[in-house]
Amino acid sequence: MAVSTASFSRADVYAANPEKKVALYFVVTGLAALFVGTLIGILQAFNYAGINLYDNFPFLASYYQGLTLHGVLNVIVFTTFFICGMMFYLPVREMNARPNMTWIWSAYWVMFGGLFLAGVAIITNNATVLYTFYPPLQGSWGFYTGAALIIVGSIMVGIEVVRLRQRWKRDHPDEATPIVTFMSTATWLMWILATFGIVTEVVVFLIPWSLGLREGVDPQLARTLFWFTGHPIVYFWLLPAYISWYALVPKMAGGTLASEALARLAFLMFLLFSVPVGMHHQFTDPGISAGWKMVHSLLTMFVGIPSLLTAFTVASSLELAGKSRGGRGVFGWIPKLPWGNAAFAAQILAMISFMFGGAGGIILASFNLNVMLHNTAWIPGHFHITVGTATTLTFMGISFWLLPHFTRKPLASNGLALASAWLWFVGMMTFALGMHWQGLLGVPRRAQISNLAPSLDGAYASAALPQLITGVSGIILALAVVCYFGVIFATLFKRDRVTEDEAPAIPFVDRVKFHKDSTIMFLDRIYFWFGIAIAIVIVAYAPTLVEMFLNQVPVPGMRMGW
Ligand code: HAS
Ligand code: CU
Repeated sequence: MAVSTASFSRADVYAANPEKKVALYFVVTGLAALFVGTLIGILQAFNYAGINLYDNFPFLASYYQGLTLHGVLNVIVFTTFFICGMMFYLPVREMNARPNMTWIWSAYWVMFGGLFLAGVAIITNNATVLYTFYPPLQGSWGFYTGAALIIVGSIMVGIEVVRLRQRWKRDHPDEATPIVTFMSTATWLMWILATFGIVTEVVVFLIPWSLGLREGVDPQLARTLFWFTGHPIVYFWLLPAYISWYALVPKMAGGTLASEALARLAFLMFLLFSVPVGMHHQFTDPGISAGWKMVHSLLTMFVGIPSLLTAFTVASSLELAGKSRGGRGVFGWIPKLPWGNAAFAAQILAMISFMFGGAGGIILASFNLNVMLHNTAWIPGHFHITVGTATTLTFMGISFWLLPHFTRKPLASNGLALASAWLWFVGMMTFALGMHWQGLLGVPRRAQISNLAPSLDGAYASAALPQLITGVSGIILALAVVCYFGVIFATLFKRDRVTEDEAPAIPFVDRVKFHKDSTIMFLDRIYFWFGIAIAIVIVAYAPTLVEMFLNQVPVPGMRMGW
């Protein structure tokens, strides 16, 4: 369809839907963080190829400052800002609701202020504490305050979506919450519950400690509070991608969602089991009993189930779509899918890589396998094909239609967008191969192996081949970054816009109407399920946390100032 490009004023574009503008601000701020974070990531890949490029960047005081920037910008800033844009805008448009725009803009500026504070702290080398900021390593008060503001701003967005859904339910008592709104509400409630850990750690302990108001902090208690949030945050990153895989991608493929009931069940299971599993990051921590670690390991296996349900439902939705496009036989439907559409292809590639990333998660959740792999390069291998692809590659795919939808500026080049998706996929899968392999050979994570003391030379000689593979992935990912941000910047800086009708619409799957007595209405009683989730978390965490609170061993802080 030839589109007429004309120069509409910016005011025209956002007049009818002011929520577009604030969502655009969230998404673009997130992508700006991803841009800087991924560029520094390339240095990381070369480090794990044994090549030290850090010395060529004098503005980076150390490998660890670069790693802190890479981690914080990618997994805290990019994800949280993008999700606040997407998981606010989509439910609002599905409910045709009128949000409190003052509240939402306040949330944006609270988060932006937090980003500024934390960013200044890291860039001035006053918070080289990595994205997990484990004490006794200490950062400046600005870093902790900035991190807290980003979390608080996201909670503000979540509260607004929950409030709007509550109002929608009041106006439609006999109807099930529309699917995207249901999934978004379940995700926001899970996130609000999950943030209890990190907000307590930062506000009660780390900010006073960094201001000198507290002598010391108990590292074991701080780590446990961090991982209270630290695992569910991965579902805060993953579930928005699942919302797109369930409720948008099937429509992009020309089909619909194979089973809305299974999709709703999966999200309720995430609401129930995302939080009480964090101790699977602490299997080697001395201060936690083996019994509670086992409970968290079992609950982690539970939280793998909704992902397996997702694999089944998404694959069948895609198969139905592929067959409706003429695909035949067991696999004949796959080539029939719209692989030429960058927004679609990026998300399928994300799914395929997550099959491996998710399987790796199940391995890590196995207590005895974990102790062999913990703190090795295997871990970054795992999370670059989970948050690095399931989330990031999906969000890149979404941006290919969402930015043109917001701005009414057509995507600058579908071809380059498609190239960026494939390069990102191949790059990340290659990186994951190299890092999983290095991990199995005992190469540690978070180590500047490209700058080892001479006495350690040859320490990882057996890892020469996987190190080469990791270096090649760095080159492929650098090309992916150039292609992706080339398309994004070219699109955003375009002058002309198309009309509202010519801009991409939101590809919502067809809405299913349920009878008011159907089981779906029982699943829709989301506060009842939220209450059960809180109860499970109390059982899984209270005994350990109460004991840690009562027996704290505060340790003074130490700074990495070099
Ligand atoms: Fe993980 C460490 C366990 C999922 C991210 N994980 C991490 C860290 C990060 C991270 C960042 O048990 C490092 C933290 C740090 O710095 O220390 N993880 C799991 C488990 C899952 C899991 C059991 N992780 C994720 C997701 C992440 C993520 C999602 C980000 C988005 N993880 C661990 C453990 C550790 C850990 C331990 C600690 C390691 C240590 O010792 O430090 C599960 O949720 C995985 C379930 C998923 C599956 C796969 C289902 C497949 C799907 C795709 C299907 C696609 C289809 C398409 C069918 C079982 C849904 C087909 C269509 C075609 C056309 C082909
Ligand atoms: Cu985890």
